Amino acid sequence: MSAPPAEKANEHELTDGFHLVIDALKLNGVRTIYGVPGIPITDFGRMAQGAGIRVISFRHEQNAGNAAAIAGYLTKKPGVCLTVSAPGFLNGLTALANATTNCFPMILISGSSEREIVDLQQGDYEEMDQLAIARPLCKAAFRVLHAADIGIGVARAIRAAVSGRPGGVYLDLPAKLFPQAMDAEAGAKSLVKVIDAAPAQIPAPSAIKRALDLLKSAKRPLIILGKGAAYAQADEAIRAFVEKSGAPFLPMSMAKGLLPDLHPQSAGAARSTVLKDADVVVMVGARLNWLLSHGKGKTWGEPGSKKFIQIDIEPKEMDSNIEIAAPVVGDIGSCISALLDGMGAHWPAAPADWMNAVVARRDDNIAKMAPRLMNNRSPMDYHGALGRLRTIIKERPDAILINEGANTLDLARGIIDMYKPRKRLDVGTWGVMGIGMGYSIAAAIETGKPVLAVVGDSAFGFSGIEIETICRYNLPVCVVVFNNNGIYRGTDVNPAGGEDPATTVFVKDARYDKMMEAFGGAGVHATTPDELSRAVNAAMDSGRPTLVNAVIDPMAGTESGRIGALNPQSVVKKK
Ligand code: OXT
Ligand code: ADP
Ligand code: MG
Repeated sequence: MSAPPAEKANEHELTDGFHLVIDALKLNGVRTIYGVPGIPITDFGRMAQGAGIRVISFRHEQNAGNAAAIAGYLTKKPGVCLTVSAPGFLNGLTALANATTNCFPMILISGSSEREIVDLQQGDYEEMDQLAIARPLCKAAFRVLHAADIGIGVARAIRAAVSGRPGGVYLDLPAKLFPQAMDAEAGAKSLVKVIDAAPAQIPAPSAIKRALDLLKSAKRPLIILGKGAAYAQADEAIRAFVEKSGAPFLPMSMAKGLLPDLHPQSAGAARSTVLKDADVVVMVGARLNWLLSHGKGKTWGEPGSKKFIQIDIEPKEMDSNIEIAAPVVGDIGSCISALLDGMGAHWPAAPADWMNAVVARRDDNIAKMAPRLMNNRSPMDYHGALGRLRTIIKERPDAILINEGANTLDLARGIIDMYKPRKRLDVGTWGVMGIGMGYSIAAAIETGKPVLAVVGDSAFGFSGIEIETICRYNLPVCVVVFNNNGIYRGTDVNPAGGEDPATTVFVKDARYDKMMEAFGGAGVHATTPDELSRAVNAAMDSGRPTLVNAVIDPMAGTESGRIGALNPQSVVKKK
């Protein structure tokens, strides 16, 4: 038997809540915690660090929460975020809700105030009924009151986060729990090592047969890959399925690279054509939500012109927006393997005339875009700047691309080809700004790969202070701020003509690169695509924290990028 840890021996064979939470996390393979210290979890963070867990300390909980969420997505293990009570908890809650919306496994652990005082609303320090507030915003929420229940509490949180459809879990740890003592041996026995946290969910053979019968009947099949497919880490099987089907595939934004964007069957640059003209659509880990026009309307051609096969681990997802002719419920790895088995050795490839039509449309779109990507204008437009970044990712396919903004997001999604799975991380299902620096930090830490964050100047502002965190941990992150002086464009004026600036513009010609220099990183001001390219290559070569202030023509963007149609229009005519 190994000797007990020194501090426990000193405590006369006692352990306590601090140590039990740490031991429970370590027992279950948690190697990193993302958080912000303060009452009542400061000592917990110190002890966790002392016990060998990497504790990454942020400047704001939302960014720590986003880091934990994307760590969960990248690793298929719940990312852990640690916050203080009430305000810290609320700051982390947006990230927890966003993780749940995006199906990322994450656990938000928050210290909380005294239950007795909170429940009688007697005004405790940072008083808040956190469990009740978290519950509707996440997949599950638990509170642990007794040290002996910590093992079970952590196990429940882990299972809830990763099993079935992944999501966010809230774990409430009141201040009083941490110093609660118990016998060390009984404490060790109370811990639970979670076995098979996300069990395979095997699809029914009848569902597989129904799906394959439908797919075989297709004249114009299409496969849509979503971020659930990327999350599943069934990369080889998915590639084999797509290739055997011979069908064009369309990646949702975070599924780009699951199969390379330059794959012969890629239909990323023929999006409208394939959505409108396909007759059988196979959805793999993607939902028919707003990003896919809910499976109906003019995007999808004639009403009733197509049938859907949907592969998803969540049975309730089926028929959520339109009828699913062939639901396949199970985990993507098991479902795709079963489909591949069922296809056998002689599966007929999709009709060649369909693939040829898709390729013609795709190549036409790509050819039209090509000359715009080569321009060396100053100030830069989005195409000139992104054309260079596209080359950089082509030459560095292992780098992780983080992307947020409106025009900066939409144009980068189309222009920058991805070559490997889970290398593109962006605003996801909610289109949320502020994921940039949290995702960058976790991506660097979890993968050890270089990170290129391409962010609008507005988007950057939501989490920009975390460049200090990037410098403090010396992470290989290159942030490129697309600085067009504002939200969408930098040219709006106050309609009342007053002194206040328009609501969508910022300080003109701001130098975000100076912020990075303030923290000891490299700051570069880039006014041409050539300068941008040189700066980013140097940053990626050196691995030094870098921020490139990329000057973008303030006129170049459009309102809300590609989703301007979602803005409601006033019915009152302007005088
Ligand atoms: O087939 P067709 O002909 O249709 O062509 C398509 C493709 O086939 C083709 N294509 C290609 N052509 C050639 N070559 C290649 N390689 C290629 N690839 C594709 O191109 C077209 C378009 O393809 P795409 O993009 O795939 O298709 P489409 O139709 O656009 O797809 C539809 C969608 C819905 C799937 C897609 O548009 C999408 O994924 N959109 C996501 C949009 C999104 O989430 N946007 C973010 C939110 S916007 C707004 O809310 C913002 N806010 C408010 C705010 C938010 N969000 N959050 C919080 C917490 N607070 C406030 C704010 C504040 S954005 C924003 C800041 C913006 O300012 P910034 O300064 O940050 O950024 P700038 O705008 O740059 O200033
Ligand atoms: P996208 O935004 O890329 O279209 P969504 O987030 O809308 O993707 O959809 C992801 C889907 O993937 C969710 O419905 C989720 O239930 C599903 N999913 C996540 N992981 C798995 C898995 N391992 N097996 C099957 N389905 C999964
Ligand atoms: Mg902008």
